[in-house]
Order: sequence, then C-alpha cells, then structure tokens
Amino acid sequence: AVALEDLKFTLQEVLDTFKSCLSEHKEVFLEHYVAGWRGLVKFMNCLGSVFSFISKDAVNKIQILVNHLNGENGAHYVTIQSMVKYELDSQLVDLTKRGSFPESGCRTLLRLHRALRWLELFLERLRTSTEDSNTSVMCSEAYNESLAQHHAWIIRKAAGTAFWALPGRATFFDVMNVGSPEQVMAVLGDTLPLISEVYQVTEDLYAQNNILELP
Ligand code: 1Q0
Repeated sequence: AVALEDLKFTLQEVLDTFKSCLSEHKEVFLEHYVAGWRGLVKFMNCLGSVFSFISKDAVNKIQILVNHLNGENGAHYVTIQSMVKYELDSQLVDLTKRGSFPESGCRTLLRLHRALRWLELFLERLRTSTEDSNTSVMCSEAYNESLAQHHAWIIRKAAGTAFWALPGRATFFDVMNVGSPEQVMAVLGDTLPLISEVYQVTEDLYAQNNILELP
C-alpha cells in the first residue's frame, strides 16, 4: 500500500535533496542526486499522463543508477566523481559509439545532467515570471536552449506537444505545495543557486574528462 505522505509532494523537499548532494569538497553524492530526480518525477506525475513518456525514461535512468549503487561495485558509485574515475579507468564506458556499455553510469547520468540544465532554466523563468506568464512557453524556451539540442526530431516533436498540456502557473504553484506565490518565489530563489552549482560541478567534471558527448 502506498502511504498518503508519499503522494504528498513539496517542492521544498525536492530542492532540499539537491542541497544535500554536494559534499564539502564539492563532490556530488549519487544517492542524493538520484533522490532529487525521484522527487521531480513524482512532481511530473502530478501534472498528468501526457508526461508519462518523459517520466518513464527518467525512471528508467534513475533505476540504472540505483542498480549501480546497489551492485557489487557500489562503493565506486558513491559520488559522481568516483563513478567517472572508476568507469573510465576500468573501460566500462562507450566513448564514441554505442556498444558494450549501453547502461554505463557515465552516459546514463549525462542524460539526467542535461535535463538538470533544462530544470535550471525553467525554474529561473518561473522565478522571474509574472501572473500572466505562460508555463508552456517558459518550458519550451528552456527546453530549446538545453535538452532539445541533444534530442532527435521525433522526441523534440513529442516533447513540444506535451508542453502545451502543461497546467497554468497558478496550478503549478499549487502542486508545488509550498504556500503562497511569494513563498514559492522565495524557495526558488534559495535553491536555484544550489541546483546551478550541482550542474556546474558535474559539467566541469565531464568536460575535464572529455565525456560530454557520450553516445
Ligand atoms: C514539467 C514538464 C516536464 C518537461 C521535462 C522536459 C524534458 C523533456 C524530455 C522529453 C524526452 C523524454 C523521452 C526520452 C528521451 C530520451 O531519448 C533521452 C535520451 O536518452 P537515451 O537513452 O535515448 O540517449 N532522455 C533524456 O533526455 C532524459 C530526459 C529526462 C527528463 C526528466 C524530466 C524530469 C522532469 C521533472 C519535472 C520537474 C518539473 C519542475 C517543476 C519544479 C518542481 C521542483
């Protein structure tokens, strides 16, 4: 049975999870990163079934990472930094074309990482929006500036169609469940810098290792 509390979602909790991602040495804990994504998916599921093709893919990728974490080599997957080092050193990553390692932690996390950039751009728009701002427009602008560049035409088409089904700003804020629009804005203002930091740390790590374009 699913407990009621599990269904109740608050934006604050999800954003707090991203807060706990970073260690004092700026390493990213995979467990918390994945938990953050779980929360986001829960939120997306509240928005309606048109988004289920998106949440299915996200859930699938989350599960791949959880399996690595719980697997016999789980100790190497504690942080994104240790994961990258381990998988590259042990040649567990397809670097140029898909082959033996379609479920490497590195390529799987890269997909979520790119989506995190979308989230950052979208939440930034939401934070600076006004009552008459259109969520579908904000969402597609954020998408076109980020994830879309990594997606085939058919996916872009499907995503674009789904965006038109997004609820309006007021509903969005209700579902977030943090209180008044002013409180939503405050929470966004507090946590966006943390999401940006997690994004940037990961981006730099991937750039240094030359793995930003993994197939
Ligand atoms: C609220 C609306 C959500 C819109 C999310 C935008 C993302 C659109 C992505 C559409 C494509 C999904 C279908 C699968 C694509 C895969 O081909 C692709 C590449 O993977 P692969 O294995 O084929 O190389 N996968 C991805 O790019 C990963 C996409 C993950 C998207 C996860 C989105 C999770 C969204 C959460 C909603 C949060 C709403 C934020 C509001 C504030 C709440 C804190």
